Amino acid sequence: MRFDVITLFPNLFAPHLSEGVTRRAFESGQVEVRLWNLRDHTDDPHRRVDDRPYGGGPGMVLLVEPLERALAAVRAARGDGAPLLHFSPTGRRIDQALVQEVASGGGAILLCGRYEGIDQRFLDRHVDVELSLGDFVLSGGELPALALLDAVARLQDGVLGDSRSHAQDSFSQGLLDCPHYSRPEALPGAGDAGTVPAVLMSGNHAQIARWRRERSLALTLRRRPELIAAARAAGRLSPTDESYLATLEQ
Ligand code: 9D3
Repeated sequence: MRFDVITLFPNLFAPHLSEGVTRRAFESGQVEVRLWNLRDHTDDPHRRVDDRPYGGGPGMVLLVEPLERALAAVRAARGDGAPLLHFSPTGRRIDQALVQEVASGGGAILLCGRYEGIDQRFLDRHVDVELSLGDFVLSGGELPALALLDAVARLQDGVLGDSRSHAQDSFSQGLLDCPHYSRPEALPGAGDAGTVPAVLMSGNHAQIARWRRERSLALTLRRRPELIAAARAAGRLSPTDESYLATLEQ
């Protein structure tokens, strides 16, 4: 799978492609990432890639000309019809369903905006999907692009040591994850709040699974009630889940 990233800040990417569990996916080319500096694709003697917006107002707008030259170079190098994804605060929020869709394809061209945005005519002519990381303001699309690349890379075969980790992902199940504990069993002087829940020490796997499911359900209901509604609508809540939720809702 191949991703071509058009950006003014290609140097932001390298450290994220050479560390952590996703490193092997990137270094082996299982997830190939090629970086294209927009500034290398301008005809302008001053290598300008932006200018002031018609109609006035703050900030600068990325120009159609260098964007179209960069995109043509990427398309020629790829030789396929890969979708062009543009990261923008007005895009559709990235979620795990989108990540899975991207991970199951042959890759994409990722366009990272900077400044106030991109000339609308380029977007209208070339962009397939606009994606946002969420409702907060960043200074550009590079971190959202890296977030998508990371989320796609960790879904590749062999990236997570234990293949069960996928199936148990928070969100792949549609619920928030339960709490986790490891050594020591008790934090000195911290009382009950510093002690691992007894059920996890019991060795009773059915009871442990039930406890984890209940913690997920309770946390999701409190923090993300819309995810409970979605899980219910999708038939992902068992009668046992519903009985437990009923004990919380009063
Ligand atoms: C007042 C208008 N601003 C929109 C909130 C203009 C603006 C601010 C910041 C336009 C672009 C940007 C840079 N942000 C991104 O390119 C971006 C982004 C983000 O800021 N938040 C969440 N997801 C994304 S994806 C790309």
